Amino acid sequence: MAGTKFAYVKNFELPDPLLPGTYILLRLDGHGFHRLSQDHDFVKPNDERALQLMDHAARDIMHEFKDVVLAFGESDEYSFLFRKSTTLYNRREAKILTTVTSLFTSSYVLNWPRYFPNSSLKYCPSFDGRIVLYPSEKEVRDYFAWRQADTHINNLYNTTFWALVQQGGQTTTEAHATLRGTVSKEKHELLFSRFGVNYNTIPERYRKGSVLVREEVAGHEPSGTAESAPAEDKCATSGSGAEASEVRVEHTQGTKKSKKPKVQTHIQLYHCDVIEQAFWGARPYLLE
Ligand SMILES: Nc1nc2c(ncn2[C@@H]2O[C@H](COP(=O)(O)OP(=O)(O)OP(=O)(O)O)[C@@H](O)[C@H]2O)c(=O)[nH]1
Ligand SMILES: [Mg+2]
Repeated sequence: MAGTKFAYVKNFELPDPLLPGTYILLRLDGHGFHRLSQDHDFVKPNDERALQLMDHAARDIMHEFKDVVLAFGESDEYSFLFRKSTTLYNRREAKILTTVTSLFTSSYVLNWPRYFPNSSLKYCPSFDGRIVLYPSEKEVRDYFAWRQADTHINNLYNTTFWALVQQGGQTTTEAHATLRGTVSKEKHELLFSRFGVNYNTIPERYRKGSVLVREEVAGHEPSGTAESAPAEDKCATSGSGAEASEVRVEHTQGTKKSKKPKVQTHIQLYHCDVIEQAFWGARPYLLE
């Protein structure tokens, strides 16, 4: 092909390198999932199956792209952090964004029957994607804090809203009106006094989202399959217990040049705080 008179059109393809020495943050978001969730009868306000399916697709991304060190998911979105030094696809933006987005989408579709065995997909779901570059650790940490704070705010609102509708008999319009102008504390009180719900006992998955971490294994291999429940305090310790239906040990071989030792890693799922220092302090390698 190269020598034909048509080959000049290749020159119109412009390079799109992502700035070196910056953190690549890629976020995917379900397209039209308000409708998709209704058409497939997602439980309101949180559908455990749908959230687990998102986690599954995100885990597939981390298995395929070893430079993704951390991911955070809530609702119909997932964010992926690449290690700062990544040279994946020579840091070509479109190549990274489209490959990750399409792999996530195909995993979502492929694994749908596993989480929704009694409800087949009625049409093709899709995800939009964007890449944002962050210059320093501060912005990266603030990014994840922002998403987790968003999870909390949305979940508190949605939990109270649907309690008013499903248990309180209000219409959705009335529930919106009831909640208009209320602050967090008032929603907590409303939930407790009217519906006997202590917000803090709601599953952490809903309150804190999903945190997938590529943990470095310190000196030992994890024992096959880990099924222990996720715990907030455990999240403050790297490589400790997690909710993991599957643990695959992966080896990151140091190059001959760098003579770095082999590092064993595995991917663990938590529903824990990523705003406080404890999470990051236990895993300095995430931001190295
Ligand atoms: N019932 C239910 N709905 C969910 C769940 N997770 C996500 N959704 C729906 O997905 C929507 C996600 O929000 P958005 O991304 O703003 O809405 P969207 O329709 O996907 O819009 P675009 O992203 O702009 O295409 C929520 O508003 C819910 O309607 C869930 O667990 N249960
Ligand atoms: Mg969406």
